[in-house]
Amino acid sequence: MKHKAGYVNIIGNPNVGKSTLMNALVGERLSIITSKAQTTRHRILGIVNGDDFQILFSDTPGIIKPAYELQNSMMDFVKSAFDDADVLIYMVEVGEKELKDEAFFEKIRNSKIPVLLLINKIDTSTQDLVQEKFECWQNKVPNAEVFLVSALEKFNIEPLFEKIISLLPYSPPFYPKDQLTDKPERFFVNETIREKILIQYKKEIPYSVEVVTEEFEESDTIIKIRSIIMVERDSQKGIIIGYKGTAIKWVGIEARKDLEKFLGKKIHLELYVKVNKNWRSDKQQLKRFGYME
Ligand SMILES: Nc1nc2c(ncn2[C@@H]2O[C@H](COP(=O)(O)OP(=O)(O)OP(=O)(O)O)[C@@H](O)[C@H]2O)c(=O)[nH]1
Ligand SMILES: [Mg+2]
Repeated sequence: MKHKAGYVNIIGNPNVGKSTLMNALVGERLSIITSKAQTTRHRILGIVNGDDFQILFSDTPGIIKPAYELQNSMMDFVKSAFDDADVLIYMVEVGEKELKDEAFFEKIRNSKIPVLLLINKIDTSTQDLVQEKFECWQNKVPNAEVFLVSALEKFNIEPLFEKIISLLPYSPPFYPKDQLTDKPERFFVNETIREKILIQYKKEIPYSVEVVTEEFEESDTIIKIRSIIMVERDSQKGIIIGYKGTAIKWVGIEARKDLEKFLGKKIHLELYVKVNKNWRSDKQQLKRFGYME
């Protein structure tokens, strides 16, 4: 029996459902999901293993025109996903027109490797519109095979999965067969807290936040976690804490519930807020937080 393995990298505009798709394919909640754009900031690996295959899915940040250093790093993650892909998944949603970046779009159209173009969120649309979009995208990206899916409802995911397997190159596995991702547990702690922050706070606040877990101590019965919520300016600190601490309390409770499910243990979670002036424009800080080499 010959073994297949390869990178299947998911790219597209913000908020189209890339993370929802990866989680559906992997069957775990690896990437955080919210209704806000730029939820994903990293390239996140999700590994699916079979007896004779290993698929390395990469979820990536939504494609944008970068306005500050953090967003430059986010787009570097997208670039890296073009470089090592064996199969590219280009995801759009029914209502959408163009990719936000012309150069990336040309890379997809001229791709030498197979491109699967997914029109997502078809659960929100009509049959007529979906049909129209199907033809429109097939014309725009003739080298792609188009799939109509709903990542949320897990509709048409099975045929997509079969197609991916058929396209994988023959190769031994890249990672041990029991490994699910390349990121450490602390990363998922940070991301879970950031997800709750994206849900709880408005406007610029979530985009000014970085989460760092300073303590992660596991015993037989409990994991003790201490995490710092970093904001860019003094004025944002009070907003994060909220009136009588209610806002940050909600974040802590919701993150703890999710993490108990994800890590399968009781969790004690302490949150602190600190100001780290203009961290998202500071290369030194971005390196420290794992956005740059
Ligand atoms: N109705 C519907 N909603 C979906 C579907 N897939 C994703 N969503 C919703 O779309 C929103 C964005 O989903 P994400 O998976 O976070 O999107 P993303 O492309 O990873 O977004 P970024 O990380 O910000 O680039 C969330 O509110 C999802 O619940 C779908 O098939 N149908
Ligand atoms: Mg995402």
